[in-house]
Amino acid sequence: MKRAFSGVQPSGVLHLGNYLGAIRRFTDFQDEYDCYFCIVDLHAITVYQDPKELPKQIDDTALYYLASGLDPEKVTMFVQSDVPCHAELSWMLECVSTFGELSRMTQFKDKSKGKESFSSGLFTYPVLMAADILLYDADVVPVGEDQKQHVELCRNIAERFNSRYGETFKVPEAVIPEFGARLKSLQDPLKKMSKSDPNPLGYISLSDSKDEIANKVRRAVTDSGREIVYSPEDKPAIANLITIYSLCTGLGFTEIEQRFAGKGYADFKKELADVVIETITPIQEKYAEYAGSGMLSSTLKEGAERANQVSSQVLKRAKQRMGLSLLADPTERKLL
Ligand code: AQP
Repeated sequence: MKRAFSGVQPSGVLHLGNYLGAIRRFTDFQDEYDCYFCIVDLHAITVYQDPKELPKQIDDTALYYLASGLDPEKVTMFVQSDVPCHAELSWMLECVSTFGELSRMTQFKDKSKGKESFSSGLFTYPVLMAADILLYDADVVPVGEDQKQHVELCRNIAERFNSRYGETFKVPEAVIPEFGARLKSLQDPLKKMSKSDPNPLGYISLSDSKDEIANKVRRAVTDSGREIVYSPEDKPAIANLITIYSLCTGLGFTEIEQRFAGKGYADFKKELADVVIETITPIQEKYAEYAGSGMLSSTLKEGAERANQVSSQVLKRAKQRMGLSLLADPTERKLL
């Protein structure tokens, strides 16, 4: 079986972009791939996280994985900081990546822009992501478009390591959907929908109530004119809303345009709110069931054990190739 790896940061409540652009698609892989889906808490701490809130955010992310249909019998679901190989390989890969290539990462530029100070972890974030992927010999990495550049960097690092030290890592490929790979903010269609957006009107969170969803959709910015047509260049705000409608209903853009021909933005937004609510409500119901079931900690513990077994073999291989000491064999480590 080929392998798939992906991760989500527990940096806040997940939004519709995380779900439609990534997590919902994870379920498409679980029958045909050996899947490793991680909750990347070490990535989340590249910006400050309140230590009292982070454990809840980690559990929440895992519960949304389950509520979205990921089956722990089929996929290995685990928390990154429970598997020490990630941080270790990350350091080794930092030593084969360059300051110049990390400086070119657009996510780093966006997140550090205008800040006087930011963590060095924010800068080396993509190297940790490369370690995450390479530790599982992943063939594919299902992600949204914002992560494409990071997967490209991961491929470059893997190829460089292989040519310098001998064949060690599988070189993975990003799998990015044709539509919905970058849902935009409801308040600024030129910015991506993001959970760290200070304006909550910009994103629909998976925990929003029906009223909150209806309100956010009603207040979403629109473009000039009144036609519901998919034209990302001329009408970026409406194109974003049509994309959301399409992903929630499965209808194509032309069908949506025909459905709303002669109608205005208010009618469209009302129906859009309904279809988003229909998409999110079943996830919220499943979330509540899983939260009450008490199965989360055993799922994450079993996941960490499996992840540890696989990743420690790959870490050992990489340490051998680099000539590092193997007195403390990573494959012999035990979890608490
Ligand atoms: N707006 C988006 N549209 C489609 N996909 C998206 N993803 C993120 N935003 C969108 C995809 O969701 C997965 C998990 O993302 P992440 O948790 O690693 O965080 P991120 O990419 O940095 O995005 P966020 O949610 O905006 O988090 P913050 O604000 O904390 O940075 C990834 O596959 C991502 O592509």
